[in-house]
Order: sequence, then structure tokens, then C-alpha cells
Amino acid sequence: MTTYKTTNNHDSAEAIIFILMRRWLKLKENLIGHYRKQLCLHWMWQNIYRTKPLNLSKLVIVKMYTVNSFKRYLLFVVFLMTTCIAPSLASQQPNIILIVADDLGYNDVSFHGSNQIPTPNIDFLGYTGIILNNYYVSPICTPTRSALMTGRHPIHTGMQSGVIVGTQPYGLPLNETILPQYLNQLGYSSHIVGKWHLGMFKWEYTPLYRGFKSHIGYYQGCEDYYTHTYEANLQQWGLDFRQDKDLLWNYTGKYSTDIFKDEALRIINKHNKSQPLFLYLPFQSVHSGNGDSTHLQAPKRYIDKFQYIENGQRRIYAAMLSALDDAIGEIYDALKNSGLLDNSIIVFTTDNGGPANGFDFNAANNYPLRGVKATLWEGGMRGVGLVHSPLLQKQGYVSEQMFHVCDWLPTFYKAAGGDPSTLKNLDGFNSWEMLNTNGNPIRSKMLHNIDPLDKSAAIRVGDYKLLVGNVMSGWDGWYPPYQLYDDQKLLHYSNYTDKTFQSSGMLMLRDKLQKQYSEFWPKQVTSRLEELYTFYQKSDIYSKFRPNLGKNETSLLFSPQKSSNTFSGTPVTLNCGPKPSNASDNCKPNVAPCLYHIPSDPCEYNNLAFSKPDIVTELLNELKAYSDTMVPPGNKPYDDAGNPTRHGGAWVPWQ
Ligand SMILES: [Ca+2]
Repeated sequence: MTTYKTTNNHDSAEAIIFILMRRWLKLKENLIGHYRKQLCLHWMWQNIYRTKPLNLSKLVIVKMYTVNSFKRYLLFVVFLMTTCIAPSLASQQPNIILIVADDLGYNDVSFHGSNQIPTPNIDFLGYTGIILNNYYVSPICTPTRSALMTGRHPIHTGMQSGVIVGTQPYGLPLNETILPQYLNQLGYSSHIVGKWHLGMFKWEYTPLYRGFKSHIGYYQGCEDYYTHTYEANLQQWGLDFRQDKDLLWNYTGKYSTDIFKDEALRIINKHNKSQPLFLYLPFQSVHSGNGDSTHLQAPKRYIDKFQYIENGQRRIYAAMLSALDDAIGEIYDALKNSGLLDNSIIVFTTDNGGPANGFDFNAANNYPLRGVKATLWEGGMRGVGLVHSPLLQKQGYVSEQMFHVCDWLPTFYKAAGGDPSTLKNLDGFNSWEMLNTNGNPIRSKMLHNIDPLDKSAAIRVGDYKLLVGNVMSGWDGWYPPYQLYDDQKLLHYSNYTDKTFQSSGMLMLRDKLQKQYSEFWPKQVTSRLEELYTFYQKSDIYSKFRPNLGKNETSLLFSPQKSSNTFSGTPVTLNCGPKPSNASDNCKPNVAPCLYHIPSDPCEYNNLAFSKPDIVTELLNELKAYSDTMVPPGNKPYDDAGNPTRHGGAWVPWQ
């Protein structure tokens, strides 16, 4: 429509008609529904039976009579199509449910092979959907969320350095159009439930001003799971919890995962199906709480399930994750029971790698990947990610195509019926067709990050990854999951080496515990997976959407085989090969760039920089090209005017 020419009177008339028609189509669905049948029947009556002139004088197309008859006929056809067909297309636009876990580690989900913490609901979505096995996010919260919302790399929005903390007066720039705004243009109703973390110093930066219709949640990066207070530091501590713009003072004692799950269920159950739904669900779990309070928090009933994990921190972490997994199961059931599921796309993603081994007071795990959250090692960025949708032509496979968090926006936009080529300045690529068919990769390279404040950078081109600069050298180990009572001391990063780990005499005990985990898993884990699987098999999803696709052709990964008390999917695991003795010492990114061949060495054991200088040069040139397009980081110094003590004990927009 935007390219329509208005070069003469007829064209002008047509342009006016089209504009009016667009306005007409933007009217409420019920208004269209009211007139639609009458209009269509009327048109058919006139054009097919020709017994009665069409009287539409009160409607939008009076000016059509200035146009010649052929064009008038064409316009009627277009009008008929847009009026009669567009609403039915709109009703086919998929619901998009984007679930984000905060700080979930690569080795924390059982579909990646962890047998310490069962995640049957998340596993189910992956096994029967698409497991993204070459999937990358930013190493920390704000950048990933900015990329999800804009489809742009954080170096292009000023979000590339760290996260927004407390009273820092900056946010995702207001000149960025964000995902709910794009989807709303296509007719969606958009809601956010959970964490924002893209700026709150002015109202204009907060979700309700940026396309979301409703919000229960918080603006900052973390908080207490029960009091919903956020501590930036001991001098800046206050309530950060609200419904839309109103502070919620009376939610103390309610666990955030339950609150967010209940709100998601409410939105799903009351949703008017005539409009497509975008539900953005950035959960608090499994981020740690406030630094000067209880770091890991979960309801007792969940903690009690994990008595077999000796280590107390990991046990609570497992409980937090299990509560999240159950919430996702309930949300799936609500979609199913409300009839929305058949026309939904569910994406589950972490926002960064796991804060393992005590990083950020947490007990996540990325093993065997190297590093932790906030680092440019694979453990900081190789993400847990999956797509589940009955609409996908091909399902039940592991995607090995490179996929970056920037790619979600154009992918969703395409699935929603939009034309991604009309979106300007994106760094993400529409991957909807690729996902649908397990087709050829869209990407051959991706920038991980350039952080001019930290002075670090990493890039992936083809199979090779280059790291350079200050890559948090203190957190570059391969940390196994906490198991034993004292593991936060035994495995502490400051004294952790492979040697101490292996010679500690506890390796056998760890192995034994590892093997025993599945025996401890409660029976409901198995039955839950089977129940979900059975539903999926029995549903008419295949016949409805893929009439030519037999059930056997979907090559579902999951097969509900039982072996004693365990279920059997086919976990996607990593093969790192033998670990060389110099793995910890062969790369000094502060001194010289390090190069890794990721497909054969996902654990970043073997620095190839010295043996492949040409590739190092090529990747450095790529990095330089990206850095030439970078905008300065938006970070700002603290502004004490935002201190909750000045605002009745709450975090509020203060400028
Ligand atoms: Ca995070």
C-alpha cells in the first residue's frame, strides 16, 4: 500500500479508496464481522445475479464511481478479498508464546543430558518440536532482551556493555520499534508477564509505552522471589513489582513463578481468539535473588523433591527450575485446553549462559561447556533454546543451523504474516522457512559481542570462533555441577583445577551419585512425559495442519520407552573429545586472540590461533567491520534521584 502511485485522478481515487479500505479493515473485528456477510452477499448478488444495484453509499467506497468500470471491477475484487478473506487470514495468524528463562545453564535441562534435574515439560516441547543446537544469545540479561525485542545486535542499540543497574538513567533507545509494536501492526494483542530490564528511568521506556497491553512483573534485573524488592546496593533497595503502572505492595510471600504462571493462564483463558496473541513470558527463574539476602529461593515442596542432591545450593536451584518446568507444563495445558495450541508457536529460550559455580551467587551449570554467564566462552552464550509448534511442517528434529537471538524478531514477523524485508536495519534473519523445513542455514556468521568498556570481543564465522580481550579470565573453567555437600568450597573457581577435581578422591562418589539420580526421579516425571506424548499422538494436529504427513514421518525424537523408573528421550549431548593437559593455559585472550573450531571442539579446549593465522586475520577483519558500525554504549552513571528512599520505598520512573 505504501508504494501506491497517485499520478492521475483515477489513481488518486483508487489511492483514497485503498486508504479508506485500510482504515475500514482496522476497525474492530466485530464491526467487520457484522458487515462482512452482508457486503459479500450483496456483492455476489449484484455481480452474479445482477438483479439489484449495490448500495454501499454509507460505506467507504462512494468515490469508486469516479473510476472506470474495469478498475472498479478490480477494486471490487480486491475489496471483496480484503473484506471477506483478510479477517479469516487474521484468525490464522499464530499465537506467539515467547518464554524466557533467566540465567538457565546449558547443562540444566534434561534434554541436554543432565540427569540431575528432570525438566519433563521443557523436554517435551523440545523433543516434539525443534531443539536448537547451534543457538546463541548474549552473555548477559539486558543485551539479549534488547536483541529479542529489536532484532538488532546490541552493538547497534548501545546495549552491548553489561546490564542496566538500579538508578542508571538509560534504556533501550526510544527510536527502536520493538517486537510487540511490530506484531500489533499485524493485528496482535501483546502482553508481558515478568522481567523487563530494558530501562525504567522514564515511563516512556517501560512496557506499556512500548506496545504491551498489560504487565505484571518488575523492571530491574533481579529481586527477591517473595518480597519482590530489588537491591541495587545496600543504599538502594525497594519494591519493584507492579501490575501495569501500579505498584503491588500486597504480593509479599507469593512466589514469583506462581504469580507469573497464574497471570499467563489468565491471559490465555480470557483471550479472544479472533485476535492473535503475543505473550512474552520472561520468568524470574532461575536468576539469583538479592546479593544481601537469600540468593536462591524455592517453595519447600519443590526443595523436598531433590533430597538426593547433597549440595544445598544446587538442591534449591533444582527446585527453582522444577517449579519453572511445572509452570511451563501448566501453560502448555492451558493453551491446549483453550484451543489456542493448534495455532500457536511456543519458543523457550534462556537469556544467557548459566552463572555456574557460585557466579552471581548461583548454582547453574554449563558443563562440559567452558565459562559462565557474562563471559564470551561458549558457557556464557550457547543457549538452551527450542521451538514447539503444531504449525511447523517438520518437527521432532535437532536444528544444527546457526541461530542467533536477533533472528527471533524477523522469524516471528514472518510467521505472523508480515514481510520481514520491510523491516529496516535488522541484524536478525527470518528463519521461519528454515525452521519449517530443516532447510539450509540462513546464517554463516554471527557477532557475539564487542564490548568497548570491558574491552572484549568474540565472533563466529563458519565453524570458527575468535575471542579477544578481557574475557573474565577468572571464570574460564569447566565447572561440573555441584553435587557434594561442600562443593561451593571444593569447586570454588579461585582454587579449582582439573587436577584437584580428579584427585580429590571424590570422583567415584560423584559418578555414583550421577548414576543414581534417575533412580530418585519421582514416577510422575515419567508419567508426565508419557501423558504429554500421548496427547500429542492422539491429537488431530497432524491431520489438521499436515494432511499429507503421516505420524511416522515426523521422526519424533522422543519415544516413551521405559527403563525401570526413567523415561527415554534422546538427549542432545556434546562431544568434546579428549581434554589436552594445556587446555587451561593455551589461550590468553588478553595477550593474543584465541581461535576455536566449535563443531569439533565445543568445549574450547584447543586454541588454534597459532596454527591458523590466516583464519585469525580473516575473523579480526570481520570484527573490525562490525566495530565500524557500532554505536557507543548507552550506559550512564548512577543518578541518586532514582533511589527508592526518595520514592516511598519503591523503584519508580523518576525522570
Ligand atoms: Ca540473565
